Amino acid sequence: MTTLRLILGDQLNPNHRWFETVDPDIHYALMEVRSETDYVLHHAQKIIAIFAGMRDLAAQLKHNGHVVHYLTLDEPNNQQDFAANLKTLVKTTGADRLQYQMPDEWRLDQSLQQLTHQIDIPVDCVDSEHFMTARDTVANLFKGRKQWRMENFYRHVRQTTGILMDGQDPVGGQWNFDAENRKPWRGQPPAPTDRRQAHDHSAIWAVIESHGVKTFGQPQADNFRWPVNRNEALEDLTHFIEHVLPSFGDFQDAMSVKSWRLFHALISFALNTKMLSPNEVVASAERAWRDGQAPLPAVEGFIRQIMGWREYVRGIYWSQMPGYDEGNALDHQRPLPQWFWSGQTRMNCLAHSIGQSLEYAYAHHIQRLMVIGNFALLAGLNPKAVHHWYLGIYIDAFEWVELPNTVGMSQFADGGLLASKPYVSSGAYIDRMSDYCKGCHYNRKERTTENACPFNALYWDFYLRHEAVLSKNPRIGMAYRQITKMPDDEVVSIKEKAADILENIDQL
Ligand code: FAD
Ligand code: DLZ
Ligand code: SF4
Repeated sequence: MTTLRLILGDQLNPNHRWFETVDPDIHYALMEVRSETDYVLHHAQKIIAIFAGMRDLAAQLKHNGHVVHYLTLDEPNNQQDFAANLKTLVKTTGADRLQYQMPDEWRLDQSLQQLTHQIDIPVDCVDSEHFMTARDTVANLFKGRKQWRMENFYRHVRQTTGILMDGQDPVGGQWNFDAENRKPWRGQPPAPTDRRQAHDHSAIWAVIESHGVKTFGQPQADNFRWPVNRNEALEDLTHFIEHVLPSFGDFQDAMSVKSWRLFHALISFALNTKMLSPNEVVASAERAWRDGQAPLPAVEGFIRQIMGWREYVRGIYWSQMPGYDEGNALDHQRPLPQWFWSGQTRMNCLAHSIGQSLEYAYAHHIQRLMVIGNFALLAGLNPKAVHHWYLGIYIDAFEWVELPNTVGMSQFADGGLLASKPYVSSGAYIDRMSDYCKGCHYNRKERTTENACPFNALYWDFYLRHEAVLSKNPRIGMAYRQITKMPDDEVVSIKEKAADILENIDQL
């Protein structure tokens, strides 16, 4: 009896139950395939990091005595597709059972389920043993309810797990410390240095390039430092918890030209590829607070991102697929401006946020939401094109987490299922939370003059354009009250300025 087990590129957890016993009749398969490199235009570092992580896990498993079949991209027998390669491997290994871990993406979930009809041996799916909640926890919790809100889900998970709880009550007497987590950063405390291990992946990159895989972004920005295995990921996590977490809360929403990561954890790639488990990350943050090493607002804010948002968006994804990627509630059709691919714009906030994304395959949450996503929504960029851009560019981008964040939270394209109102702002918010505006070609205080910050006219024009849909939303009342007070000629100037900006969007 031989069993063939498939391991996907985001299933790099060496502690999975599968690997507890070594058995010569169990064969593991990992494969670098064009169907995965090419489903969207990827940042070079994302493909390199996944291949490096897969190769590392394969080497660990072999070292521990497991039988491993690893197909590199340039292997002559590689048919560049999971199903085709699996059919061949079933024959060559003589496998009489095929197993895979539950995939996180709807597309792969479907195609692996279909294997049952294509392969003449039993195929079964096992748990990936990663998430804190089930695919359908969110849908079950909100069944029959009009409003789905992350905060209610988050409280439910805290109550059921006992994390950050004092009996039935939240520790510190409060569920959420967000109000204390909104400070701009003026240089103190100093931003942490990047202590992550550097890697030379030129050999992997050479294979990707010679195979003609199309990519964008820099392949090896100032030393490639994404972790390739669990040990490295654990070192990064420990460093974050000990040295960075205490300031995470205060500066969670801050942005600066002086630091591309500020006090963020840089663990999303390790989490999403399952090198780290959310349980252990949450437990280590809670321990830091209980040991007096980090303040509660920082720890609660951090845990909420992982146990709240991360689990919640996964539940939204599984409740809305297929079709969630088709959402376009505001009927936005504009293509992406050219500078989304180069970072070359005179808008300093966007030049920095996109520039660092091209350099490191990373931007932190507020850059993704309140700079890039904010501009995309105000400018009416097509949500599917925006979704593909986000899915390609970020090191941590896998559809189950990227799609709800982009289409739901950032672009309001699901009509308000995920976000109760659109996340938009004028230049004033960006100025308050960053130092971007000081070095900018545009003037953040101006609205309609030649050099006015484009966010300002676009912000009011967005509300004017979508008045029929948005003015009914009670959470946006304030904006419409301000519009009613605007003189008519100001409204006309805003519309003209916004039209001019959009007409010349590639030259901003
Ligand atoms: P930190 O800020 O240090 O947060 C710690 C962890 O919390 C993260 O590693 C992540 O696992 C989790 N987390 C934080 N915010 C979210 C969130 N909104 N949704 C889910 N998990 C969250 N995150 C991804 O992992 N993959 C994506 O493809 C992705 N796409 C995004 C697209 C848009 C438009 C937006 C607005 C956000 C997106 N996020 C995505 C969420 C968030 O920006 C990243 O998780 C975070 O920037 C990762 O960096 P970090 O590890 O330094 O996070
Ligand atoms: C993202 C990605 C890429 C670029 N390449 C591969 C690959 O060659 N082989 C593989 O097994 N996985 C890859 N992945 C990750 C998969 O796309 C991932 O498993 C799905 O996105 C499911 O979340
Ligand atoms: Fe961005 Fe406007 Fe500030 Fe320039 S002035 S950095 S465009 S918000």
